[in-house]
Amino acid sequence: MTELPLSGIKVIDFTGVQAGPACTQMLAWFGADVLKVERPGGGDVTRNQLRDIPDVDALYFTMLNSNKRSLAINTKSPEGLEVMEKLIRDADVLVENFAPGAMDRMGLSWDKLQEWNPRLIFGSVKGFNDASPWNDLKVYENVAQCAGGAASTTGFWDGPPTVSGAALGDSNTGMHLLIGILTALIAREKTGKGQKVAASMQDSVLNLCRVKLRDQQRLEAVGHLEEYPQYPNGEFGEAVPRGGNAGGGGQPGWVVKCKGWEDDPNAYIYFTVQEQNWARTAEVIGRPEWAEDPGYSTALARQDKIFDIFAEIEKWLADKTKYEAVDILRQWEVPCAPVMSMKELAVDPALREAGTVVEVDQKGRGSFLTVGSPIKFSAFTPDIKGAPLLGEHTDEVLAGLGYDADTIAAFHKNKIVV
Ligand code: CAO
Repeated sequence: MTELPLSGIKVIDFTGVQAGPACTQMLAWFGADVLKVERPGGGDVTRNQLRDIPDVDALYFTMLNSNKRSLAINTKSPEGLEVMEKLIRDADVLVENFAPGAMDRMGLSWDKLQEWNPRLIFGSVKGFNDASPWNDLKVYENVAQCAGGAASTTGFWDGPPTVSGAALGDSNTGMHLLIGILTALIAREKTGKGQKVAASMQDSVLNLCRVKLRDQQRLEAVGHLEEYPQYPNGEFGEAVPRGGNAGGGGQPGWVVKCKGWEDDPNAYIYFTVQEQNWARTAEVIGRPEWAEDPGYSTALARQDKIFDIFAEIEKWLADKTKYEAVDILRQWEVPCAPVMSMKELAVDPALREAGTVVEVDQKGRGSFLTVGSPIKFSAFTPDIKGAPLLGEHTDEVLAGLGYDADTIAAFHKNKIVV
């Protein structure tokens, strides 16, 4: 087997829920030895949350912890802390996403970690960065989406702030942390020193809302945002409004109905009116005269009638399914895609072939579906395996650290490990 890029990198995965596990799971896919350190008893809370099969680790856990090993140990006991010290002295990376202050309370402050291992890279996720007045808060996904600008800019103008189904606060922050950790690993090759890498959920959400901060400055300079549905007839306030399904760049677009929308909530496509493709767009929707008509031929001329144009497109779509529509529109180079349901994505043959949706065998469960690596490499293909049972590797890890069988038995007896 090809040696994986991160093989030999030892990661202590002191994470839970989604933000931290998403980061360390990807490190594991790319070859790192990722050891998940969990609380005896229940372990990562996601093992138990939203279970679909009684007494079997939930999909929430298995989909975020594949390719890892598990050590279940009470790190608040003196023995547990000693085990952590041994692990940390020998590790390359430690990742955590506990509530603010939890690491310090456990005796695992950044100062202590550096003292034990100056080469250690310490990855940390928190809801807010250190400078924030809210840096003491516990944070979950939607809290971060609200704090980072995603909610105020998502949804329709006559509805409340809306969160996205995409994990902009959780997995997205994990991916930001991953980039930071890999950068720190390269830096360590040059300096020989580790460093702390921190990613906050608010910052990571805001990074993905970059174009909305662009819009805020444009709004303040010009008083309106020409690509938002509020223009030219609606009103703009002081802050970037919710723009419904409007395109975020310079090309107007909208989610438009296709055949069957009355019964199927996902019988829609996204249709983009690309400036440089206007003549062909007009032709394919059956309004070729709009190509030369000065009332339609420029983006500026179309601005005040863009919703009439989308209504016309919906008339053209009325007898076409979303797939038929895309098959026609692709020949006319219209940027578009069907609105895909999770049911459709789960069985999509191309996503299976690409390894983006993979079937994985899991102890105690059988096979389940997960999202494989969205990053494709020419030199290797990540092999997605099952997730560890709670404490599945406890004894082997302790033995590897030099503990003899009697001591390990005593750890079990005293519930330091379970
Ligand atoms: N042995 C003994 N104790 C352990 C342990 C172990 N192996 N692992 C964890 N603990 C302890 C912690 O030390 C902590 O103890 P104290 O509160 O006494 O210091 C306690 O378990 C709970 O830690 P926690 O951080 O998991 O607390 P929580 O469940 O109340 O909060 C969360 C969860 C996610 C809100 C919080 O961790 C948080 O805000 N994290 C930062 C942001 C983040 O990553 N959010 C989640 C994103 S994914 O939705």
